[in-house]
Amino acid sequence: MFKKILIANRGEIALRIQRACREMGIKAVMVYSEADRDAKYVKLAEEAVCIGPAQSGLSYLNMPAIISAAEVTDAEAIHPGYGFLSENADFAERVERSGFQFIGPTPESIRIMGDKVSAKQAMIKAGVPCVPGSEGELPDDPVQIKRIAKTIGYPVIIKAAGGGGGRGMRVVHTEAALINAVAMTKNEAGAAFNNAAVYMEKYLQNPRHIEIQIIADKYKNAVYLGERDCSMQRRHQKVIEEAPAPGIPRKIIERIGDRCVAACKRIGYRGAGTFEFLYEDGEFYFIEMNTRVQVEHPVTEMTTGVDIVRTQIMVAAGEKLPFTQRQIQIRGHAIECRLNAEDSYKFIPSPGRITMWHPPGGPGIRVDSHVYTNYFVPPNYDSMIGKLIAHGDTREQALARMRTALGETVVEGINTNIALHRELMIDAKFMEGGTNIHYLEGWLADHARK
Ligand code: MV4
Repeated sequence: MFKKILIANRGEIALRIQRACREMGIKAVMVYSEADRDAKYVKLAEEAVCIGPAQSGLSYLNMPAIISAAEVTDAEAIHPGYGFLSENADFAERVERSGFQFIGPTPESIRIMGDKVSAKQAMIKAGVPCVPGSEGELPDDPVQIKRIAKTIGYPVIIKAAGGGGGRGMRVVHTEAALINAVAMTKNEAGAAFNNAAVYMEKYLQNPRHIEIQIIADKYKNAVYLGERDCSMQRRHQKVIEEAPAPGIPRKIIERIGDRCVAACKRIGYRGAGTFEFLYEDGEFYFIEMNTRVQVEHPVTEMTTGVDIVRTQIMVAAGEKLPFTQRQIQIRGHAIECRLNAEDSYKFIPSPGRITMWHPPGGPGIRVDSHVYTNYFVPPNYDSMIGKLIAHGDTREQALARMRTALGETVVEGINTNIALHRELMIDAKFMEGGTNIHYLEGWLADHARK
């Protein structure tokens, strides 16, 4: 096992990884920007290295600074967390070429999944169901483009191969709008991702966003850890996640989970990963794969009892997966509310000093947060200040515990979205379960009117 790991991230996930290291008897090296210098989790680490000014581009995205920090501290491995450099294949390659273990998949796997066209082709080959669409990149010939759209049937969606997470896509309803939409998407994709390739899919009008968590070792052992429902989102930012997904039969989950595991074995995937699907009318359609640990990993940890971050570190160190598929049982239900430093209804970011922080507790409550009374939320990064996770024997119990937890939570000095979460936890449609990806935006539009 590693003796020392460098954590190339900040905030709650940096603390989460540090906790896993401590539990495993591994020393943690934190890298931090000038804006995070005084954070408690930085002081708590065995060692800490400043890698640059507040701007991410000069610090958390600064590859040479991070790799030098690993060299001077003699760390053996680098955990990238989520966001920043976590899905950057060039970074993973530079980490490994500098003699460190990247805690994540191989650069090749990251590269395949980063290109959404090659990711989809790999999934089709492995027998994972995908949204009907163009076979690979769209050709230049307008006649052929129109023919493909006609075969798929309108509405269609044009997506950038280099995009993902909602960036670089356009819905097209008629043939009249098609060629211009393809040209515009190609233009934007070329500028944003340095890759003008686009592909086409049937546009699903009212899907849910269901994802399957997997973890694999270096010996082609792979296991899926159930699903998460991440449909409660606004502008491609998830707000609430839960596991299991309400109302989806276990048999259907098992079938798709087995396909994901087969795909991992086929491509020699290692580490944690997430297969993102759209789910509509009882069918799963693969859209993208994430090659990192995700913000919402705790709901899976609560329902399976598997420590995902610990397991990531174990498999990166070359250990075998410590469990088999048969040993994974789903227990109860878990819900996560992301706490953001922002206005509950206008979503205006609200950085600044937290003058009072009182986190909730009690049975089934988990709080993943790096903040505390007198913590200063820097304006330079994502507005998430932590996550509240409630676990219960049933969805109703998890919801009841979350309501109590939200009622106990005190955050003063900044605005937060706690009021929004409190309303959503008593919303009749959300309580029923199974709302789709458009539900929250519709709900917010209705609430703005009254
Ligand atoms: C789609 C879709 C409908 N049909 N693809 C948005 C994020 C990116 N990961 C894929 N996205 C979508 N792809 C087809 N063929 C609708 C979305 C989508 C969405 C997906 C998941 C979660 C939230 C979303 C919000 C708007 C659109």
